[in-house]
Amino acid sequence: MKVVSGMDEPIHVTRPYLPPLEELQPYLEKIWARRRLTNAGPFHQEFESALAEFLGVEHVSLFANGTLALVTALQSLRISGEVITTPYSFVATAHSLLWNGIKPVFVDIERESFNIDPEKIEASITPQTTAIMPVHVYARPAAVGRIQEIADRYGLKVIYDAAHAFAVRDAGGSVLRHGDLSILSFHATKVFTTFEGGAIISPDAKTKKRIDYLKNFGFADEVSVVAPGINGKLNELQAAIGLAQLAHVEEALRDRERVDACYRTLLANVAGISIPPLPKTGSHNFAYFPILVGDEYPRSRDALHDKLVRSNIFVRRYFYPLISDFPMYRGLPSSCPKNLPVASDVAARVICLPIYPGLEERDIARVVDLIRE
Ligand code: T4K
Repeated sequence: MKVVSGMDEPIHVTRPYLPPLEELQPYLEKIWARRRLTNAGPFHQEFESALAEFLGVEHVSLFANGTLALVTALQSLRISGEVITTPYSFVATAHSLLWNGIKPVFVDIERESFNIDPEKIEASITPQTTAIMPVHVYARPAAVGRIQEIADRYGLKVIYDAAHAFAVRDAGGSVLRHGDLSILSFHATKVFTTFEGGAIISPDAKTKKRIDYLKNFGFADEVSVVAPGINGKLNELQAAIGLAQLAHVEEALRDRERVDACYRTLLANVAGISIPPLPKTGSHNFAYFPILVGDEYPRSRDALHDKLVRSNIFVRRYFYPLISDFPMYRGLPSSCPKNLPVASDVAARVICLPIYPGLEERDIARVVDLIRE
């Protein structure tokens, strides 16, 4: 879209938080001295342990990105046939199924949480169903208890796409402990970034070991290849960035909370704009700030989106279009919009506003003024 020039500075939906450059220097010196660049080097190992401790989980396998982590998670559990998932996510969620020759079966979402509606899962289970792949959308925990109950009853695996849910906790601890596996993304647009990166959280050492083989071509040792693995490794430079970043992540999350609170105050009582409340328990990471544009708002969602973009505010319509509307999914029976009324409606109303550490109050006010105008 054409941007009007001579305007205020652009504001993007997100902006990566980076550690001070000088804090990276000692890491770079060590990498240069050791000449160990990848393949589970010392920073990789250190970062895996530090991350496990920070997240409050036991077994972390680092990956080059979240998509490879998803693809490998499915491989590691030998998932096949059909997998029940949500259409309201980034396209990588469903792509990871296609990359494994698995048929995605889309189930509608809950309006309040944006997550897969557990009450609609059972109706989509067939003899081919082997797993459920929910997403903790915008870092809001999916209905983990109810999903596990269904999985247990039907003998299904559960793999959480927790790409958004870094550092999120529920009443019992890290949200990443649920299901058979959870995957994270450390992409540039995430609350915690290694530029590109990702991880799988495993429940036990045996599962982690298998995943570690799979991300290194399937090598179990120098002369044994135990599975057709992929190259999914995170390198030493990324691990170093991760280690340096970890020292600042709490502070970055606190600053996101400030931005979230500021929007909530300034956007309260704007007719037609609804702000989904935060989860009542646990701790959130303020990764996204979704608003829903209702019928009472004087403009359509797209008109508001275009107005903001024309004003140099690059909001995003995550997650529009629904995954089920993309050409490679459109023909599936579960992609029919009649099967997905809530997801279709939410995708037509959502706008994610800019949120990132350091977003200044005057910039937040600029966004809000345009919405209120
Ligand atoms: N599952 C879920 C639920 C996910 O959300 C994602 C990724 C994945 C799986 C897969 O994980 P990865 O394989 O990516 O690790 C972005 C990201 O590329 C994608 O990682 C993310 N989800 C998705 C929600 O958003 P785009 O197409 O919106 O990115 P882009 O390049 O338009 O960036 C958005 C804004 O961020 C830009 O306007 C400016 C800012 N930005 C972006 C980059 C790349 C920066 O300031 N610096 C940067 O380096 O997809």
